[in-house]
Amino acid sequence: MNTGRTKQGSARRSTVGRGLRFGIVVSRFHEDVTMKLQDGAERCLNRHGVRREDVEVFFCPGAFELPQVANLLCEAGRFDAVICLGAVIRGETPHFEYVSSEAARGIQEVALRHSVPVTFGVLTTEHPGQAHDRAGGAHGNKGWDAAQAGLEMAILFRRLKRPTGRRRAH
Ligand code: INI
Repeated sequence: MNTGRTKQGSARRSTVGRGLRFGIVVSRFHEDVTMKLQDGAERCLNRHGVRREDVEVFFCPGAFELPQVANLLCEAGRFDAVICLGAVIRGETPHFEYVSSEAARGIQEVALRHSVPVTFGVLTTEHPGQAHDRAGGAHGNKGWDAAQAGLEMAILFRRLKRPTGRRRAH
C-alpha cells in the first residue's frame, strides 16, 4: 500500500491525505512540550496533502483526559482518525504510572470501541529533557510520528471498510 510516507524534515510533499479529516487532541499538561508535538502533527498532515480545514484541534487538561475527548470525537463520526498528544513526565509520585497507563489503555479502548483509528502520541519519560528531545529535538518529533500513523491507518481503514474490498475502477 502506498502511504506516501515522508520522512520528518524532508521537503518531499505528497497528496495521499487529500480529503481525509483528522481530529487532534492536545493535553495542556507540560504544554511547552505538547505544543511542539502539536506543531509536528500539523506539519506532517500538511506535508501529506491534508487540507487545513480538515484538521480540528481540541485541548484538554492532562493526558488522563485524552481518551474522554477522543471518545466524543469518534462518536461524532466526522474524523477518519484521531491523534492524541501528551507528555507524562515521571515526578516523585506514583501519579505518573496511573496517568500514563490509563491514557494508553483508554486510547486503545476508544479506538476498538468505535473502529476509528486513534493514535498514541503521548511521551512517557523520566525527565523533561528526554521529552524535549522527542518533541522536535535530537530524537525527532513524536507528534509527527503519531500523525503519520493516523494517516496510514485512515488510508487502510478506508480501504478495509469499502463494501467489496476491491479497488474501484476509475
Ligand atoms: N498529566 C499529564 O499529561 N502529564 C503529567 O506528567 C501529569 N502528572 O505528572 O501529574 C499529568 N497529570 C494530570 C492528569 O493528566 C489529570 O489531568 C489530572 O489528574 C486531573 O484528572
